[in-house]
Amino acid sequence: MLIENITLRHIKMELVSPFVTSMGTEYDEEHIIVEVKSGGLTGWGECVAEATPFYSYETVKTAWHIMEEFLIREVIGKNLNSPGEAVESWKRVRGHMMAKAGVEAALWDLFAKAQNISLSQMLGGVRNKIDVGVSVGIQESEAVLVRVVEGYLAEGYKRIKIKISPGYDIRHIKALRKEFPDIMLQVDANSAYTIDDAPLFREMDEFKLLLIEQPLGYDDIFDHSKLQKEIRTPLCLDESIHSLEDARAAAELKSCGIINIKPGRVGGFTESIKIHDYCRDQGMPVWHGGMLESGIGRAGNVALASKENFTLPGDISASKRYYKEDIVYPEFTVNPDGTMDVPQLPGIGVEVDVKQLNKVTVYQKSYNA
Ligand code: OSB
Ligand code: MG
Repeated sequence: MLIENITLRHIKMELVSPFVTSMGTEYDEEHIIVEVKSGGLTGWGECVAEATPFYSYETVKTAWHIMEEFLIREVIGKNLNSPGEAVESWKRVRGHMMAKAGVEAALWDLFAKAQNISLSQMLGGVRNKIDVGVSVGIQESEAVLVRVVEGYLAEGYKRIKIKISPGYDIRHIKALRKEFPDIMLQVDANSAYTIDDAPLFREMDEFKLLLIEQPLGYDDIFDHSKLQKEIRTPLCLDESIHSLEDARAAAELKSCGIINIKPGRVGGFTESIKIHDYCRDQGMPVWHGGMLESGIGRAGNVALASKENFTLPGDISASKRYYKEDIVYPEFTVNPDGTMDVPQLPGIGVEVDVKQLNKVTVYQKSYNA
């Protein structure tokens, strides 16, 4: 397909409630929407780099720079046979996975639409409904946490993940377990601890947690393998996994029992599929993480999570859990049984609400061959 035109939009969307984690508090989410045009078709993607370099070193500004100067130049005016060909052309660019994933996602949508198949089908999805969970930020007290979780359970969510940080961990897990002894519960530390905290994680073994996500350094694989040997609960890596090679290192070192896949963190769907397939062959479950995406990124997440080895519920929640108004229609909803429907229409399977998109756009720029 001849890549005729690409438009980048810096968007800023206000969250329905502040999202508090060990990394800080987010009030709104800034991402980049990528629009690719070819032969009358339009592909959409979302780059999940945030305004701040607190989760990843990438930011909206670094991603824009990399896309504009290095990624778009490789594909604009070119005749591509697949999204993978674009990924291959970006090989010289080290890192900057989120920038790559944003452009790649728009290409996947474009190619799926050209073949008149859903993105799920193109990615090799095997389900038309996926199990979903919700990621709950740090709350002001245990009582508030219990109430917030109760609300999400009532909406149908199949599993709850709570953010933890030093001083906001054991007590809060205990309070939740007392109230909800049998729910699927997991925790995410976003690298707030060190290996010296091993005794604290040993204490967590008694709470039947599904997993403990990224307790140690954001690029660490080694100390996680030491911690995993000391506890029974499976560790799950998020921040540390940027490629198939990282996944292989983590599996061989037994640094975790489970991997969280976010296409943005690993450079896109092409790499996500490699990690998914490798983990499947190792007998290691994966689940789909989230970056507070708008409906555009969410659609891609839902499609990817329809693959067979995504056996644990993802951080893929309804549009309204994040934003008052989404930029796609129909917006994403959770079914009473805790599942979400996988769009079946061509490409991402939802329409972009351009009027709403314009409302949240801070700055935009188009690139032609
Ligand atoms: O660590 O999984 C994380 C959001 C932004 C950055 C990092 C993370 C998260 C979440 C939210 O946990 C998941 C979601 O999109 O629902
Ligand atoms: Mg995480």
